[in-house]
Amino acid sequence: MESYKYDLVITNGICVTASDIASYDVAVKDEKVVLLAPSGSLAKANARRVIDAEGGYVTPGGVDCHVHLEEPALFGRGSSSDTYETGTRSAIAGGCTTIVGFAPQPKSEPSLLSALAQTHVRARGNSYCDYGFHLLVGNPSQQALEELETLSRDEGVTSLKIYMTYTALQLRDDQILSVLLKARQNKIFTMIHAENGDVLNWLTDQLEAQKLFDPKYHSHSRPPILEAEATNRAIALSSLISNTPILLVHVSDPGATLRIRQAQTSGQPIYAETCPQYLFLTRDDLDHPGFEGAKCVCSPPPRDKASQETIWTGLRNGTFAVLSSDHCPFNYDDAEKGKKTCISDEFPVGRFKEIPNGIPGVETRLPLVFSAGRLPLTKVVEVVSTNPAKLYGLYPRKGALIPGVSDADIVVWYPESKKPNLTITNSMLHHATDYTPYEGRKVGNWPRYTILRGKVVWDRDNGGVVGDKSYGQFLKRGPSTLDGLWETVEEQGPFDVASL
Ligand code: DUC
Ligand code: ZN
Ligand code: ZN
Repeated sequence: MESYKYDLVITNGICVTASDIASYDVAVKDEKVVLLAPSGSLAKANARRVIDAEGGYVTPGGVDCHVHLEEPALFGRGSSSDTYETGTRSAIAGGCTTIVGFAPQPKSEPSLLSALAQTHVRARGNSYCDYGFHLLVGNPSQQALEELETLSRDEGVTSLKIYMTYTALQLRDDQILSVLLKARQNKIFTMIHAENGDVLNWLTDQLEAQKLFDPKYHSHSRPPILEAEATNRAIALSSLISNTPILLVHVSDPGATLRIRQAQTSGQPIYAETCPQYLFLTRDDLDHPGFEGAKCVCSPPPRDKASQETIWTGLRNGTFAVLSSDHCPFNYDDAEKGKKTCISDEFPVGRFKEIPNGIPGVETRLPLVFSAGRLPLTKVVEVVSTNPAKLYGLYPRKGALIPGVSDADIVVWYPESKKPNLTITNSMLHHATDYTPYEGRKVGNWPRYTILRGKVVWDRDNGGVVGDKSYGQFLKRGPSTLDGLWETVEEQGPFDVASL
């Protein structure tokens, strides 16, 4: 068998990382980036395969740390239209090489380890991209809290998500404090869904009493103040537990953004995530004829144009460390498991409070933000790849192109001369969901090749998805390394209630 110096060379690309834009060639061997060399110098290298990027951008693979697949009906009714297989297939077609999904623990389940084991079964052998899990903690039982040590030390699960809303998941403030304390002791990073569930349930009852059931009232039931209040409370609870690091997920509201920014400015370890739906959709998208608005029902709901601007600014100025998809797909035209489960003779245009909450987006995240031209490309790479890897304990294996260290997870984009100028349609996507909320939207570029650990898994012009579902690996993650956040926690010492 012929032996090659390199498995793969990408030549004539403009490499964009979180810190630089520069032309160089990239060589790959044994699944790793092994060499960065002057542009064009490796064009004739002894390599099994050479990809000529023809002057297109070359970036680290996307890292999407907020992806829901095959979870039970915890966000109202319905169940996920994507499996690990179809969700990760969609991911690679959109330039995403790593996802972190959720291992959901329903309230009826006292153990987190058991929730994790069940999720492993669903994902193993069924993933086109590499993957990890966050625990989704629905029941912070004594047993669950004690298991956090094993999860972080042995299982490579170093983050969890908790909810301030949803009957099936909502935690009381005292439960949130217990989770934060144990998470702090075990270097587990806590993600918080900040919406005040009691208030939104009350508002929902008020709307229903007035017979206001259409999808658009989802947004009336969850006004911005309810996100801002819960965000403020989450920050207060974190500060009570000696400033335990938290991340506010899927932030949509300027009020919440301002509160986060203030906390960051005062030195608190408060991190935030936003998502494409808060940059590209508005509440008007919930107000389409008939039941169509249900396609954009997610929580928090998309806001207004001015809010979109605030969110773009927050990405630019670093308030938001990460841009995730919150891919949480339900079929639209499906009365058994999808959005239409809430339609009945009594509610012919549905009942907003029973519409499954969530939208698909793992495939469109990178193309939308890359093409928008609203952020420097280095910032795009930072928020879609490098920071997620740092925040969730995957860096520098993921989210970077560091020779000898980083996995060869790479996206090659089309060069100017070959830009596809696409209009997004659901038929071109690779999820198993029957719609995209971005139907008809124009994007100026798309991943031409997606490479995962040195292997081309997406070749848009020659076969499309060319990877396979047995290639994705489970990633055991370490503690977060963003901003040295756990060093700061250690310097502060353990939580001491007597010091309050
Ligand atoms: N929160 C999520 O993070 N995803 C879908 C539903 C929700 O409320
Ligand atoms: Zn959420
Ligand atoms: Zn989510």
